[in-house]
Amino acid sequence: MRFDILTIFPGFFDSPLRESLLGKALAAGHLDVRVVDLRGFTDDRHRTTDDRPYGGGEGMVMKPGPLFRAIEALRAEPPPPRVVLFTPRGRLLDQPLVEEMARWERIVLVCGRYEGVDERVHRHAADLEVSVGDYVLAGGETAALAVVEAVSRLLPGVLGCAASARRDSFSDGLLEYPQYTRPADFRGWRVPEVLLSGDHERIRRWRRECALRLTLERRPDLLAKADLDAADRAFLRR
Ligand code: 6GU
Repeated sequence: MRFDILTIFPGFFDSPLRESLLGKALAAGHLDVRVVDLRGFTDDRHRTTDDRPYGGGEGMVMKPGPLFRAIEALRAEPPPPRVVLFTPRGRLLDQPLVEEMARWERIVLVCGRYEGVDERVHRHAADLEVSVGDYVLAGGETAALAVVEAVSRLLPGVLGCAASARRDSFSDGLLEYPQYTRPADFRGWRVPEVLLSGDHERIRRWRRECALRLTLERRPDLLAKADLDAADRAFLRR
């Protein structure tokens, strides 16, 4: 899996790509992340990437020239990539989209700035527009990191335990059940007895019911799409 991140802030990605799970996965060669400086595709002495909006108004707009040249240069390298443009008007990122992206061999992530990217880039250079939520970021860089991290943890070898990627929150469309570790009594708050029982069937059922209850209370919108069996539906009807 290869990511090319196109940005005017290449330094933004230095620490995130060195630290933690992502850093280990890169060092181990499970994925390849290349950060590409958009300014390398400018054509003026000041390396200008934005300009004033036609029609007037606040803020600056990213010029089409550098973005088209950079994207064309990246498309010319094999294997052919999908080109994702980050924008608040894009398709909302969710786990099904992350799972689909994890099957793509190569992704170019284009970090736009919030004020805007020339519409011709949206229309004629990107394959897909993605948003990471209904709030406003200054630019697509944080969104790009979210995608790289969410996709990477699904790749073979990236997580210590492949099962934990499949089993966790959202893989079945439900919120995750509560987790506890030692001590069994922390400041008088005890770990639920069932988890100390050693009865794996009871534990499995308790966890499933917690996940169902949490999802019903906090994210009822997720239940419609969740992967539920007859026992789950019976529990929710109680
Ligand atoms: Cl992809 N970009 C910006 N600038 N803001 C966002 C976003 C993207 N997704 C949510 N908010």
